[in-house]
Amino acid sequence: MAMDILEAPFMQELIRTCGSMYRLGWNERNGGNISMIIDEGEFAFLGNLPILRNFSISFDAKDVAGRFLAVTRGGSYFRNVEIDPAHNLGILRISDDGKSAGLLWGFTGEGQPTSELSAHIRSHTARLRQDPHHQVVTHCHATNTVAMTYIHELSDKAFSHTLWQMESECIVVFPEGVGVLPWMIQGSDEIGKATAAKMESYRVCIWAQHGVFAAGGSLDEAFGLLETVEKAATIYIKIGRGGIMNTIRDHELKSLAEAFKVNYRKDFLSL
Ligand code: 2HA
Ligand code: ZN
Repeated sequence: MAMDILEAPFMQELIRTCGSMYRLGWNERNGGNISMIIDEGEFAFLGNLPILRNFSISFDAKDVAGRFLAVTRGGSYFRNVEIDPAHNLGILRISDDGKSAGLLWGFTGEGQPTSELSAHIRSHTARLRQDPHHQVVTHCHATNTVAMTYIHELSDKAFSHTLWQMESECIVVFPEGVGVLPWMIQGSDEIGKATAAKMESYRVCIWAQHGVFAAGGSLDEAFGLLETVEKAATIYIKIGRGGIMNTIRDHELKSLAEAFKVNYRKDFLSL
């Protein structure tokens, strides 16, 4: 039986998440985008909806062929998602050959999917290889995380290690660390490929001087990762470089990870 898409729990949660991200100051103007794989079993009625328009995909999306994706509109403002979700969000079905996406709902008035569709679809592909329950990719311009990329070494190891030291939950929440990319031009397939390469081993990929991507099995999980990374980066920015008198030392990070039984990146510590 068809249901009102706006009433669907996944849509309600997506709308709420966009509002929360806007209010945290992470999605100014048209900054940021979200895409979410919709459970085909639960919302199979989507397959009966007519395709309103088709978008060609310039990269290979065959690993997500046939899947339904809720995505933010290119150029949309997160601030406006709660006010007019059908304008600012869309539901796509990736074609069986992975070369196009059919619009089933939303993007009213000629809208297109997010400009970062390559990074999203390629990241979904990478994360699904690691985690069959993977569902969500989010991108935002979390202020302190971006600030940190100006004053911190950008290797995955050094960046992850500092974030882990900034508060005790970090190694528990992201024991695999975070991936960091140097500055690149946004919206390109090149940055999409580089992001997906990081997503093979991490659920968080930081874009230096730009923002952060996070992936998870639910909106809560992806959003929670963003919050934790941004909290750690905020502490780093607040304490200032060189002013550190106390920190979480490597043998303590090891005990912490062992106490919470997380499989952390041991080569990120110097023991
Ligand atoms: O949607 O954030 O990275 C605008 C962006 C591009
Ligand atoms: Zn961005």
